[in-house]
Amino acid sequence: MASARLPSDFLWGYATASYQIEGAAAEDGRGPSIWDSFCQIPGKIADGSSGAVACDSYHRFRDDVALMKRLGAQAYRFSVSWSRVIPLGGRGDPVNQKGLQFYIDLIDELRANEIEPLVTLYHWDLPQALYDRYGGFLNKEEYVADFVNYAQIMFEALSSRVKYWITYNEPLISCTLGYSLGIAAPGHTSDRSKSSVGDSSTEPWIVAHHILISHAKAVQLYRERFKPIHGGVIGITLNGDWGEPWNVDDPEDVAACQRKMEFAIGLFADPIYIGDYPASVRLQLGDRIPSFTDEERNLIMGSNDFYGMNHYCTAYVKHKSTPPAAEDFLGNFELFDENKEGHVIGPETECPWLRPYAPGFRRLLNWISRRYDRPPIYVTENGTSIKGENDLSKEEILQDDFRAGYFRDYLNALAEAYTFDNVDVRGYMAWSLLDNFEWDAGYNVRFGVTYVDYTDQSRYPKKSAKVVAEIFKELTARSA
Ligand code: GCO
Repeated sequence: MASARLPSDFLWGYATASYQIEGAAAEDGRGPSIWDSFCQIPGKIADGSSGAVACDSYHRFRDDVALMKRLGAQAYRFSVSWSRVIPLGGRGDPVNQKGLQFYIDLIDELRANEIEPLVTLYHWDLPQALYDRYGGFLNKEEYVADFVNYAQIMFEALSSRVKYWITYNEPLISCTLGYSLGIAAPGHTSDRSKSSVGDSSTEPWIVAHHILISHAKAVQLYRERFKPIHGGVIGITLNGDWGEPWNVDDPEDVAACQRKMEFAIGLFADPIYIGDYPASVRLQLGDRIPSFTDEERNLIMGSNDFYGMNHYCTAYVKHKSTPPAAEDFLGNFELFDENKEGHVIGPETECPWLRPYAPGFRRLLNWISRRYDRPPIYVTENGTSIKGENDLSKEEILQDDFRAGYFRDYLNALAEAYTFDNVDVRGYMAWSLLDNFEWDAGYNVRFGVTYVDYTDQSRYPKKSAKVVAEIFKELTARSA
């Protein structure tokens, strides 16, 4: 059998996000985001930290681009801090030229080093002012108009330099962790925290609905005004972990796996590719999830030039026979590390939810490709933490064989999906270039191929950085 390969023009590189690496939170006119505020709430961040300094990439971006160049990366996916560009976020609020200039300089530096920029407009850091004014995503008219205004400012400033645009990163997290469970900003919770505002049985789904509309409106604007002049593609990035049935012989567990994908991925991708929410989602949520007007449906349908895929791990899925509670956003199933036979899906990492299982990556690529009629796919994040990594010495951390092995397995699975399954995958961005601020886990969890010494911000590539470059060299050479 021929060996698995990737096309010679395959685009690979690294991903980061503004709040996780930039720091300089109060510099050059940046306004606060919901993450700046969330980090101040006692108990929300495991080590009590914040992204105020993070990796200081705002000041060190030229070094970080040089680092990527040395690592052989061809592409860099980063996100824009909305409140750096529009400190108060809204239409009519002043634009901060210094903030905008930072992204122009970053992109020029990337281009000078022949690294392709992929720009994410929203990676979780909503301007705090928009949450204060009208609850952020909850207000359809205000929010959609403000997001489109922000997108327009970014398109105007960067479209001649940027060919890959991502509207949102993992909107599901904003809905569920941000507007229900309260473990991500803005921590807008109700039932479960017993201390706050809102209705978690409806609000996550209202948020999802409004995000979809704003995504589609920004895409429409890009296609009408910027794409004809500059070319370029635009899409949304969705997270989805794979599910294997807890008991393969139980049709209910098999069906629960399907429901899990539909909840995580279909919630956004079905309206975009098929024209409505999945039937399973409608069945469970009823009228707790809004309906689309015909105009909205037509706007959203077809609003992806490519599918942005974030993927990390697999879990066993078991059907839950008790009806889900109103605030149960996952659907009626439970997740396990071990199946009925006691087989463990994959080794432990530093994140309880993250169990590596590379075949799950290949299967999910196939699932997306089949369900959505073979869209071009860019893997916009994939990577792993390592159990206990943060407790090791620097020398030990640099020998990250576990992470190197993870990338080897996952990249082979990716190449198999391309070579043998006819999946149209065109790019891959490893998470992450640097160890960084891992949201509610703070700096305890490291996801980088580069070790960051936070005492002096020095960077040291780990073994995995070398391995990733080697694997891509091998896989793409087979196509030459
Ligand atoms: C996400 C975010 C990243 C995380 C990464 C590791 O996908 O959750 O996009 O910002 O840091 O996933 O948890």
